[in-house]
Amino acid sequence: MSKKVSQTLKEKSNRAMGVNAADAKLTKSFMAVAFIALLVGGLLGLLQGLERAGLIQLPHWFNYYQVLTAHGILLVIVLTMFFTIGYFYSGLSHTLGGLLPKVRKMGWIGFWMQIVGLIIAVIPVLTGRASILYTFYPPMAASPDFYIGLAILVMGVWVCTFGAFINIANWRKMNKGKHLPIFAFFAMGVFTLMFFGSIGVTIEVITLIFWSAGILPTINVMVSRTLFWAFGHTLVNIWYLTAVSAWYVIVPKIIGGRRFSDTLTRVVIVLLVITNIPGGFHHQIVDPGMTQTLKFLHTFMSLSIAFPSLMTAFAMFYVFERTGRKLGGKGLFGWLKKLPWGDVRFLAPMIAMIAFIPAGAGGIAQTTNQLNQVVHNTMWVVGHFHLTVGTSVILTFFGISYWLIPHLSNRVLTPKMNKIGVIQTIIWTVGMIFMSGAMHWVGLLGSPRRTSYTTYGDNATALGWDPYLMFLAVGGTLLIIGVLIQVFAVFNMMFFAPKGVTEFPIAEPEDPEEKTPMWTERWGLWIVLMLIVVSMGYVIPLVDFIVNAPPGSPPFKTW
Ligand code: HEM
Ligand SMILES: [Cu+2]
Repeated sequence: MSKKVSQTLKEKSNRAMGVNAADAKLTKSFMAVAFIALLVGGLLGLLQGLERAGLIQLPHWFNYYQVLTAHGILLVIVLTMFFTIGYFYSGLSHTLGGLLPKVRKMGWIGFWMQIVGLIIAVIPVLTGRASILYTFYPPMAASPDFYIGLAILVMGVWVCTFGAFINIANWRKMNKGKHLPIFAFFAMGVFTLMFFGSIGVTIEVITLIFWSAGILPTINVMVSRTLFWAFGHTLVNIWYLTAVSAWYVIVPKIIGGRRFSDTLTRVVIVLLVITNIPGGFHHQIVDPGMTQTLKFLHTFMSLSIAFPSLMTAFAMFYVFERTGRKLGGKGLFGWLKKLPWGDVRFLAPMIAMIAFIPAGAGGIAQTTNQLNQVVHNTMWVVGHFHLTVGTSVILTFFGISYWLIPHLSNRVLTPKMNKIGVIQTIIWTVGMIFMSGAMHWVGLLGSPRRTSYTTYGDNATALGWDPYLMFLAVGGTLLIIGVLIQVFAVFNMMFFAPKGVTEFPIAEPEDPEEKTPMWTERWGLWIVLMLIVVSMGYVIPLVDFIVNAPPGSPPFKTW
């Protein structure tokens, strides 16, 4: 009894301090896994970078493709997924008055299912039975346990998405007629994409289990690739929307400003959710079997995402300029100097946003049929996603960690740790300029992606790539220093930083009088619209692939 009382007292005081201890523990667990994935994935990345530059040779029992598979899975699936779920769960807890006990339990069940799935999937990768890269394209086949692990991982993600939906639905029931707090609105968008975007790939993965186990003799390769990219492309936008949530909601508060129009922010979220999924064919522009019209439709949908992105760019610089001028910035660019460049919580996401300018431009180039022919499957593409996910998204996540981790641990960001963060951000930026720059360039010169070091029998063109690959290795080395600092910072802030209160920074809307129209809250309608748009993009090609199927493929082991 007395234990219970003291427990609730503790809970109350924690809530007054802005953090619910039980919810914080859940998010901290997600964060710990995310940053361990960064550490291991980063070390593997360095090995790849050194191998590609011809500086080291990986042994046959731990070869390039094995390492590359693990690097991809750890960084673009584990790191991003765990970070995203942990971050939004903490935000739901913070803005909706704590997670429901049921939802917290679902969070833990989802967490452990993901861990178990991950372990089951990673073992075959480490033992050389699944060197099929994170895209796991058939006809390359891993041993069945790899796909079983992936399936459990996705189910774990679903449990977390349902938890979020339940918490949000409960809040809406208790707060009829009110707008969902903006952070929870972002969470709703992200979890919607996460759930609907992963249904297709789950069907694919389950089919692959039977195929790799020999129960299904052949597989329809085009259907698999299409289901994969309906997910893969959505995953990209899940990261993007997560980063955008911090740009719209958190960054303005950190610089002492207010956030951009509430209505437009919500419209951007809804637009991204509705238009996102059927853009997947821009990853399959050179694939056979679908008509020009369909590819064009997907290109159109891909480019339509550029529209909310440009709105975001406008909104952010508007907020920066207004805040800078309010702080006394004069002249055309004086306001820029007034921004808190020395604050890692601003600097990291700011560089992330700036990186998105070339990153987004590269994406528009890639989604264009003719230009795609030039860069498809070259190192250019690798350069592109180290700028998008490896910089725009990850630097935003890093920036978030410098307030979220202290907030969750009831600790503070010390000036010293802030400085370490600023140094980390600069190292990451310089490292990525070298690495991603070299990747883009050497890709234009024809160097293929997903290929371990070779001179193709001392072919002159291939030898010409060497100097660029050297820059790649230099960048990779800087990046690993960045990884080590970042992981140190996260665990230091989690366990050792001085005790104190750190707020969860959520900016007020710029115009408190603004009446956001209630139709923005019609999530049922947005989901129906999304499903219509998804069907528009996928029903015809999938039916066509299945009805007019070419001969299926048996599994192949290419390594
Ligand atoms: C220490 C930092 C990093 C280094 C040195 C590094 C290096 C590399 C290299 C050399 C490749 C292989 C290129 C190829 O042969 O195709 C690669 C692939 C990749 N990297 Fe990184 N990377 C780093 C960080 C990251 C981060 C932070 C992310 C994402 C969050 C990321 C995501 C990926 C992905 C998705 C691939 C493609 C895997 C595939 O093609 O299957 N990397 N990286
Ligand atoms: Cu895409």
